[in-house]
Amino acid sequence: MTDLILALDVTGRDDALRIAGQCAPFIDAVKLGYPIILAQGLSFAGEMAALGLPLIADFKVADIPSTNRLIVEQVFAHGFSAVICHGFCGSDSVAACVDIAHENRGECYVVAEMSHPGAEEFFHGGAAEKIAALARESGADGIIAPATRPDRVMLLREIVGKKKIYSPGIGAQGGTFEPLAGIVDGIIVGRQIYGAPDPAAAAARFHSIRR
Ligand code: NUP
Repeated sequence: MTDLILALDVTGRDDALRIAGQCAPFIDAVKLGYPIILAQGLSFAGEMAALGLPLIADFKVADIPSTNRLIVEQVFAHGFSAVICHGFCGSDSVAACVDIAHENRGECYVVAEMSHPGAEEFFHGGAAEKIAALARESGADGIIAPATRPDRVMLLREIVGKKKIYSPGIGAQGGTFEPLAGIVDGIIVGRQIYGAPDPAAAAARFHSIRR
């Protein structure tokens, strides 16, 4: 069974609530990132909470430990159940995010390798592998790994063992689910769902992966 996580990267309040409401029966979580939160404020998470779905804060937190702590405290004070942080700032910065997430009975995911083409410039050559190992050692709940490069996801799976892997890059970025079946715990899908004429139907098309 694979979770379907909706990346809700629209900026309008009404659009966001409508799309999330329509898709709710067909998805397992909603990921809110900078586009919607900068447009609508962090308290928008409270409005989304009415859907009863887990909310993931994709803030790719990447600062010194004390600032990371302050950021992640805000995330969990506003009803999120998980946060995404970057790993390249080092183990102390990641530990700060993991600690605050767990103090709040939430989860923390570390970006091991990003999905866009430019990610290869810095994440390849050993960095992604190191970050995945750091995520495992830090007690993070899982990693983010690119659906656009299934071979890399498989390699990172070897490093993180049973930790969760959530994978963005399906649809608009060119990735497909099939090569990831049985390897990832969840896929993160944005434009293919919220940009579709019928977002609920687009989400429902993934029903077979969620069984
Ligand atoms: O490596 C990453 N790639 C990625 O696309 C890490 C991410 N967090 N994302 C996010 O996943 C991205 O910011 C967007 O919210 C979502 C993918 O959206 P889409 O390409 O399916 O529209």
